[in-house]
Amino acid sequence: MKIISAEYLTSIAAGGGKKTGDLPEVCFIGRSNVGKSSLINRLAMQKIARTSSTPGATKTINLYRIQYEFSGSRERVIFSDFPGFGYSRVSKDTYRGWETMIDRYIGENKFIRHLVWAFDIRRDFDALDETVLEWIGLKGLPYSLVLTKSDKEGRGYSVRKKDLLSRYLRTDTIFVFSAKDGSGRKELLTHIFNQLRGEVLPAPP
Ligand SMILES: Nc1nc2c(ncn2[C@@H]2O[C@H](COP(=O)(O)OP(=O)(O)O)[C@@H](O)[C@H]2O)c(=O)[nH]1
Ligand SMILES: [Mg+2]
Repeated sequence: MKIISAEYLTSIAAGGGKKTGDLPEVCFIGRSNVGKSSLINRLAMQKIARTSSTPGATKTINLYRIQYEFSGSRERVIFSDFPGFGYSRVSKDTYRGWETMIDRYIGENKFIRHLVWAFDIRRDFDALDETVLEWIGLKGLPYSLVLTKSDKEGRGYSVRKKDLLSRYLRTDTIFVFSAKDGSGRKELLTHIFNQLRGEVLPAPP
């Protein structure tokens, strides 16, 4: 498994929907500042996505084209970096704006194959996360929960947190990840690439 190239493709602003082309697409969603852009950069092994310590900096959907080698064949995929939700105190409104934009985008782009949901490993599920979970269920797309910033906690904590969320969400597709030290990168990429080849069945409900 190898990333051959990664490049910025385009940005889509609120209200704009359909992208061109027919490459499969993987969408990276999650709260603001959770580490979505850092996750994409680490997976791609390149600083293509802009990271920021200011929550809510990304207002557009940013698309990156990744060329990779997997199981002896060369493939291409789009990674899309979504605006974060729930960063301000008016999080309900923020979420609604986010939902409208994302809902429309996903509705209009038939090549979306997978959602990668970045979730800070130190956080617990709250009402907003429940809403996101419900929304993912309605979309019927396979998803992975990526527990970000695992370098900030010990290994024991990470294992327990993964276990807990795995039982709570009744899914196996949870990955402990760190953009800082690269842990979880190979595991997550392998899962995504297998999914794109149609070799991974969605987890049972
Ligand atoms: N220690 C640590 N910091 C991280 C990690 N991922 C992201 N960050 C930091 O968290 C902040 C937000 O990251 P960013 O990728 O811009 O988050 P986004 O808003 O979800 O795209 C930045 O200051 C990053 O350097 C990680 O795995 N470990
Ligand atoms: Mg970002």
